[in-house]
Amino acid sequence: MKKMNVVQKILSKHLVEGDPAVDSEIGIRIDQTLTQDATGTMAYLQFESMGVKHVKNDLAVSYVDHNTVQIGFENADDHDFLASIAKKYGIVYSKAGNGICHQLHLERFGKPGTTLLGSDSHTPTGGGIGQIAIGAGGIDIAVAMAGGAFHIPTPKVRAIVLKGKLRKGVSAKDVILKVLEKFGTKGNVGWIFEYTGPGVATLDVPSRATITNMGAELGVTTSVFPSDRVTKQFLAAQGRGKDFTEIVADKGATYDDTFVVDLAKLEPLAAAPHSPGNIVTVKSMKGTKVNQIMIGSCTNSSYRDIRTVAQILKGKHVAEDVEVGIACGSRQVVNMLAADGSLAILIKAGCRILENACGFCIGAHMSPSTNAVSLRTNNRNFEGRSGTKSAQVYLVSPETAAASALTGTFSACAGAKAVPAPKKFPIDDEMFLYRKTAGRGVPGTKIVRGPNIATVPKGVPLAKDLKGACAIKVGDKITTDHIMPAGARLKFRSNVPQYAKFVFEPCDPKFHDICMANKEKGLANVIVAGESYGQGSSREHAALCPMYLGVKAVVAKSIERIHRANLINFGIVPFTFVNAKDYDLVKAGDVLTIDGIRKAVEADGTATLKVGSKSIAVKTSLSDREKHLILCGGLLASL
Ligand code: MIC
Ligand code: SF4
Repeated sequence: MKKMNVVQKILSKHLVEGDPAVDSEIGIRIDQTLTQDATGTMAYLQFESMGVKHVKNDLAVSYVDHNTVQIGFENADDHDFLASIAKKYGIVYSKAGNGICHQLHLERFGKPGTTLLGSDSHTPTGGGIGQIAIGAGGIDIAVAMAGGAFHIPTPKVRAIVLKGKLRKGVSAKDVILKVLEKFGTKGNVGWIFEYTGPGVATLDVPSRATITNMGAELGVTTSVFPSDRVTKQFLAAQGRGKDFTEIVADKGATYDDTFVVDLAKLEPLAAAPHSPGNIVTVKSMKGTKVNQIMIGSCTNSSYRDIRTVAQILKGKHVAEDVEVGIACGSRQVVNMLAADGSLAILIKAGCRILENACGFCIGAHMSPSTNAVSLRTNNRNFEGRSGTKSAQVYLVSPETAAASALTGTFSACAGAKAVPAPKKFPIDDEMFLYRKTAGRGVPGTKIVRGPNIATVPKGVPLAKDLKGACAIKVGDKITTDHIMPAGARLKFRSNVPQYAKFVFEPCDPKFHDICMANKEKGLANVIVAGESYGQGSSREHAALCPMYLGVKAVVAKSIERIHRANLINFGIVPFTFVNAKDYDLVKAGDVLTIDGIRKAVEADGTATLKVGSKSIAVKTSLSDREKHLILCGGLLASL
């Protein structure tokens, strides 16, 4: 029998379309889905328009964790809408205040050996318990809830072999920062990273989940750990022993590539501004003044993490000129910290205790002051994401964050007492509503639609020729935070015409007006970009809102996986330059044409972009399924 790695074991059981040996794209069955409120409203509006009676997959959970600030009616309207949709269609609804989707899903629902699709790029957190957990756009989640397959590029699997044991003061965050140092934030499209080797057994589930969570920053499809004795113990302690299945790679299983990390040799690391792949040692930053420390987010907000911080701060006070904010991952975590005295330690030490929500991570709370140095345990430090453009954000472990909070300068932690894996977690599922009607729903439930809930725009079929203008030209590593800013703009997620006013706000606030003016002249809008366009989040609004503004094509040096899929789902052609140097030949405002664009999509994807007298070769390589979506004007239009 063929020796299989963990990825092959799980995917082979879920394969519904394509053959990994020959096809470049495969379709898999999705067991579980999750949404969060910022992407969820669109996902459910799209699901509604599919006319399905109730969800068809094993479990669908709708979390509210991103937009919980509720300044004005918009967020609250979204919550009411989401709750009513969940009740009607058989979705479990996690109320605001229950916690962050990825932490909660790991605690209460994730199952080894299953597939999970989430409308959030950090869904791979589930890889920490041996789940193939993938982030995608909301409409893909809607399709999966309706029982449809999800398509991924046939993966190449890289073994990250862990050996040795972490030293004191070094933790999971340093492991993933090391992997990011090696592989960077671009060029990993299509890969799945599988953690293996003797060092795996030394990492508890929260540590594994930190690593798979932040694997999203590599741009991989997902990351996964085996499901072993450590997983078994975690699930039993969550009262979910029956959800355990052992899944470990067969002896002799092969991989497409291997990278070895000696845990014993790792030292505290930080991701310096403004990319999670910009790695420095904490030692090299020693003594640098710090103004703010933020601890939490879905990457490092487990009981293990916050308890560690409390142990470091015990009996001490944070430096007088730093502000420290802590957001726990879930109510379970807060309850445990309250019960063991950690919460009192943190309050006494001068920390501000925030809601169990995304908050600061997405610039929706505690933005730093002008030019501040902010040390954070979350996963992204893109310029401006904190809500303050001039802030210098460094990503660090909870250990480094706590040690630096005490000194007010960059400091490595000399060592904190290890937090043993709890034997029994306190279980309280009361803030998960509609569990009893999960899967069936309550037909006849009235959907609550406040004025912030707009309709979903539909695309139109791709025209024969493209006559347009370059509405913007951007550089390398443009993230979805650049394209569709969150923070103060997040509350317009359910209202595309309103949200579309802020497309590319950080790069060119006039983008919306330029697009509208071109549209009026009958010109299509085209975005020209450098390497790794669309890094970061899964937010489909970064494609949906441009579609609404008449964007028909993106021409980039390279495009990241989730964003590329979102562009296709909304009928925007994702072209790349055949010769990357031709990027220099186009500028913003240029009038351009792609004659026969429709034919090019139908055929092999090669086309000529004409700018004045210059002819530039561009290409798009699409599966038959993707071609169909683009020709129809996107997924919704194809139904
Ligand atoms: C993020 O961390 O960027 C987000 C906000 O969670 C996004 C989802 C969104 O934009 O709503 C993500 O990671 O997919
Ligand atoms: Fe929320 Fe931040 Fe995690 Fe995104 S990365 S899900 S904003 S905590």
